[in-house]
Amino acid sequence: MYWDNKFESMPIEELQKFQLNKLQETVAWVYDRVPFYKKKLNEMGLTPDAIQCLEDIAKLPVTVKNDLRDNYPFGLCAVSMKEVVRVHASSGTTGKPVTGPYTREDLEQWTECMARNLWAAGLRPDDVAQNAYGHGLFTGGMGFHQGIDRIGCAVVPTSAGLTERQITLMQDFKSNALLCTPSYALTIAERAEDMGIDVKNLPLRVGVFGAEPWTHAMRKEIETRMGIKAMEAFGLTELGGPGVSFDCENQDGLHINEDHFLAEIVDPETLEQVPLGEKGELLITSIQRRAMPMIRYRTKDITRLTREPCACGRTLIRMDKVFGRTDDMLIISGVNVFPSQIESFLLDFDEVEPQYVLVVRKKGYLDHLTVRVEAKPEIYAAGPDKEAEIEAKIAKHIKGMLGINIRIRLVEPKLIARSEGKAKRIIDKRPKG
Ligand code: DLL
Repeated sequence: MYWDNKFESMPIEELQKFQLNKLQETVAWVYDRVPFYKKKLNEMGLTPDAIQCLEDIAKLPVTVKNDLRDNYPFGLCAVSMKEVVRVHASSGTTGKPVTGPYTREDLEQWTECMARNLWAAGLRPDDVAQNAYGHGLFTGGMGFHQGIDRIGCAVVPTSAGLTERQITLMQDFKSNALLCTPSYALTIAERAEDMGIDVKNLPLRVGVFGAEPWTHAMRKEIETRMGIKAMEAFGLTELGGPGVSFDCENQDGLHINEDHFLAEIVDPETLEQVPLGEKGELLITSIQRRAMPMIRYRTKDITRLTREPCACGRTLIRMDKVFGRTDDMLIISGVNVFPSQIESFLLDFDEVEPQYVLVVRKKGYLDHLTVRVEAKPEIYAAGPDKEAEIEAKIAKHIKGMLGINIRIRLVEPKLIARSEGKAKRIIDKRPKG
């Protein structure tokens, strides 16, 4: 029924026993092998036997991206390079990249996590899966490749880019699954329309999208535009890439591969755990990885967890669709605003395309936000008065919903750069430092 019946539907008490065992093993593993962790635990007066139950995880120190940067490239590695068989990395926008080394066993487990993800999305051996995630250092390409291969579908490793060729191959090879970022899926849909091809008439049935925040509204937009089911993948380089969590056919939150990843939600200010069901920052501890396990890694992603039973029958805890990243949060007139909120408001309007960027400036002490969004061709053709009317309409809607004034600027169709990977949604014009 599931890819891995044993772990995906394991009774919770049994799962928690398994988790405790793996957590204890992992803490001992890093304590013995990574000076960084040993020092941190010693400073807090802890040794691995401090972990007697799952709740004891809260005693452990958190790990942040800067810890990885300070120990670049392999200072947090718990094995020798002899045991490392692959290294991925994420470029990030500032500083050194973050590295993700894998042992042979880590790769095997990653493959299994990805197979769970793709199986839950409905991929089966007779499918043709076009993998348009970037191939290379980015974990998306290889991670999905391994999962598709494990299920036994025909994989078409197009990587990202060359959009017209993607569409031609989709037609010629009769691809029925597309794997890429949600923003690239939109780019593909749009280019196909320009080429006079209706994606809805192609064999494409399902997409597995991730690597960037996207709203439910964006999911709907992609589903109707492409005539497919848009499923999801979540993960990060530091935790081995995609395969941390995935949605099932109910599309009602992402099941975390809990036998591999322990999830906590904390208040990003105090780092205290919040009650189950409340929103906060996601911390993840990888409990089966061996090359570079992460202890209470601060993902900066905002979500919440639920143990409510899922209609699919999986017992794996669910996280909400990621709401945004703590570092993308804007404070406009004292109100916390996430790009995802703006996205879902914009998608309420038929007069604009789902192509937008947020431009943030500083005015005095306050952040000031302008949203540039593409007008639909007929609105743009109707002229400036029509545009001004729509701008005012959207601004009024946002004011009604968030209570803040945001400047909306309709721009010419096709003006905003199209994404082939992670879309750049924020242009930050605030002075640095
Ligand atoms: O983006 C891994 C990945 C590849 C996930 C392909 C899914 C599909 P990084 O480049 O290290 O790794 O970026 C990790 O991307 O902390 C989130 O902020 C964001 N992210 C990843 N998946 C999702 C998602 C890959 N489904 C960062 N929804 C994470 C929202 C996501 N944000």
